Amino acid sequence: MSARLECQQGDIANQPDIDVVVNAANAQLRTGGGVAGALHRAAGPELERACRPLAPIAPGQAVITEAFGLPNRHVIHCLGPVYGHDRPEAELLADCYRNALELAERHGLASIAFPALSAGAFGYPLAEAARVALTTVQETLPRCPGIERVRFVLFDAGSATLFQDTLESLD
Ligand code: AR6
Repeated sequence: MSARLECQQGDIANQPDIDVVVNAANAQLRTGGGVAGALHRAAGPELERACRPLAPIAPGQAVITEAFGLPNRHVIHCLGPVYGHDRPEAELLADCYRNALELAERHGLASIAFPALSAGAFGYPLAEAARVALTTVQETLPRCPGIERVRFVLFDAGSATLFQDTLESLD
């Protein structure tokens, strides 16, 4: 089965047709700005409570919780590298996508949505982040036969176009 890989503009906290959404987390798995703020706000305070025993996590790591008030079954929390600080940053960013996909596969989840991990507060240049994200997902999907759909959700139209163009350049 070939997994469908798509790039869309949107809000990661509003993906009701997706089994698991990925959080651009902090090490303590607390709420924050950007993606973490949007997901924790929509999920409610139970999400932080569920995260507490799983923290702290290291760059590249992924952990899974229930999704509470979100319209999804689960949330996978990934700590991306801080650009220019956590090295080797491309490998750590790739680890996030690989670990998240393998975790979703182990939990029998058929669809997963990612934001552009590390490309906000953590400062990863978007074009480089897109290349690492898309190549890693393409390389990992053959080992995840249960995953039928992978969606990248980008907050603004320019970022969505960049991801789509990068995806087409890899084909
Ligand atoms: N839906 C989709 N994408 C979004 C959304 C949203 N609702 N909000 C922001 N983005 P960031 P990071 C985009 O900063 O760089 C947090 O405060 C955003 O434009 O959320 O991994 C945590 O607590 C950018 O392109 O994640 C951590 O401390 C991308 O998502 C830290 O920031 C990622 O931006 C994590 O930083």
